[in-house]
Amino acid sequence: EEILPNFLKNRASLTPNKEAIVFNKNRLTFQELYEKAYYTAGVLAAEGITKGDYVAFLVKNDLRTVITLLSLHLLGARAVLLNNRLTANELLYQIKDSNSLFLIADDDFQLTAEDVLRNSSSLKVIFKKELDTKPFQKPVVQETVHINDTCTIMYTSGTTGFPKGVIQTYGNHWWSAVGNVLNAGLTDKDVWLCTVPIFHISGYSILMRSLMYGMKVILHESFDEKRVLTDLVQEKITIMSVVTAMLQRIEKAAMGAFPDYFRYMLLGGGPASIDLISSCMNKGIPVYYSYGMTETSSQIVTLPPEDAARKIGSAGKPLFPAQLKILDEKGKELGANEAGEIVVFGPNVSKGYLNKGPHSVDGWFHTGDIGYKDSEGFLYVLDRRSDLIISGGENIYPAEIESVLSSITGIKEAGVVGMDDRKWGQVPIAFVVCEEGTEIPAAQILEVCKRKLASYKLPKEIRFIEALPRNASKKIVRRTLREWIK
Ligand code: S0N
Ligand code: AMP
Ligand code: MG
Ligand code: MG
Ligand code: MG
Repeated sequence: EEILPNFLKNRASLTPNKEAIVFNKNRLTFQELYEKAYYTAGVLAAEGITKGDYVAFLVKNDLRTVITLLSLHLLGARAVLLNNRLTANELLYQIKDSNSLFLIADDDFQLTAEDVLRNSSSLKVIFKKELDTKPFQKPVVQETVHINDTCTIMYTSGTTGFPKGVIQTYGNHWWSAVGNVLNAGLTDKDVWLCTVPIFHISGYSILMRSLMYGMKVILHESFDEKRVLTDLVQEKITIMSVVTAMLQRIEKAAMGAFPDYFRYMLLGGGPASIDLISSCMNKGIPVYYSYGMTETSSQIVTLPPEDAARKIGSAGKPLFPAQLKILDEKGKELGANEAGEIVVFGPNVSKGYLNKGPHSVDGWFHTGDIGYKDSEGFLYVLDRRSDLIISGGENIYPAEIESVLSSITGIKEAGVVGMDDRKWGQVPIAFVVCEEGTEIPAAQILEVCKRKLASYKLPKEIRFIEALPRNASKKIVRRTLREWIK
């Protein structure tokens, strides 16, 4: 009753000859995908990976990555998906926190991987390209999975600046895919374009939907709006997942109307402006605007195009399997049009973070985001969880940058806030207070940041001030900092 068949193996037995995935010139059917994943499972088994192991991935989007991730389903091992934009020191934290014994890495990240390895003696690194030539041993295939088995771990930062590993189970992925299809439907012609990173749930969830729906995925190594428009026609794409920064670039590049067969853009990962959604509507680009997060294993609230004009700005209603409520500070449920914390529930919602126990006693997840429901139950998201800055769909927590800044000799304290940016949505700006009588050039500060932080987290500007604005309990008043940059 709580057992599901192995997603890939089951799909390969249901529709073996259907095309599963296309990457550059390579096309694989579900049967071929299964066979390759089976082979890779055997290679990884020979390397010593067994059921329950945590295996970290530092990879880009390609066929090998998909095959290797799915081989872990066959072995019952868990993938720890690392953001490949992070620095060695950020990656090391997540590798250690998850107790990953293996790191599967792309050649592109060889230097970073070697850097990680130098500081982690028990870690075994396997470069992806070696997977074809290493020895094979018959793997023990997990024919079934329990819905509560951990499938993937994805890290998300917190207010403390220390990332937490979100546990996503097979059941979470299953129900997330079911929720999507009950909302948006499915046709036998559906083809989903994946240009979002597979290490984010925006990308990984496309792979899960493909297995469950028997649907073809067109995979791109990275986002390029010209290639998107070419493949839209050449591969008859019907659905695509985008963040705001991508949709802006597509909207700008799109000449005529989109082809009739194109069903929708699944827009998520952060706020989108009403302007963008209406220009898409005018250009005949249908958009499903959504609200979701790593902890909900992708979208949990979605606004379909039929309501888009009438409810513009709203993220929509919860998907069928999910529920949503708005709570005040004391935990009392609020009524229509009253703003409070967005709290969600459902079988797609992660039960907790790695090594941290459940996030709540009753399973309701407190997102930290602020919003309200209108009288018809449509959600409007007003403000993001505590101080979170979202730049081009990547999350930046001020605390992470602040702790790097204040670790620099000569810097007394630092405060970071997001500034509106046309390209990225928001970018981080740093306010720095130096020790009495000390002056540090901004370039020197940035050098330190570059060594420790992913490039999208680097402050776009450093402003030197006398003291940080603090309230009575000595907390930084970020509101004041935000006012200073206006
Ligand atoms: C926006 C993207 C595509 C930009 O990347 P691009 O253009 O390929 O840049 P690069 O060539 O890699 O780098 C060039 C320079 O730009 C800097 N840079 C890159 N990205 C960013 C950024 N985000 N912010 C700031 N700067 C950036 C590089 O550093 C480089 O600069 P220099 O040369 O100085 O080093 C890319 O960022 C991207 O892919 N973003 C999307 C990430 C994403 O998918 N986020 C979503 C995460 N959330 C979730 O998964 C949960 C919600 C969800 O599930 C969902 C979300 C979206 C859609 C659907 C769903 C769903 O529900 O299924
Ligand atoms: P992540 O798990 O990295 O995708 O981050 C999820 C966070 O992105 C949420 O907690 C929100 O703060 C923000 N977010 C997602 N969707 C929306 C939306 N439609 N409007 C505003 N913020 C959003
Ligand atoms: Mg690029
Ligand atoms: Mg995000
Ligand atoms: Mg210091």
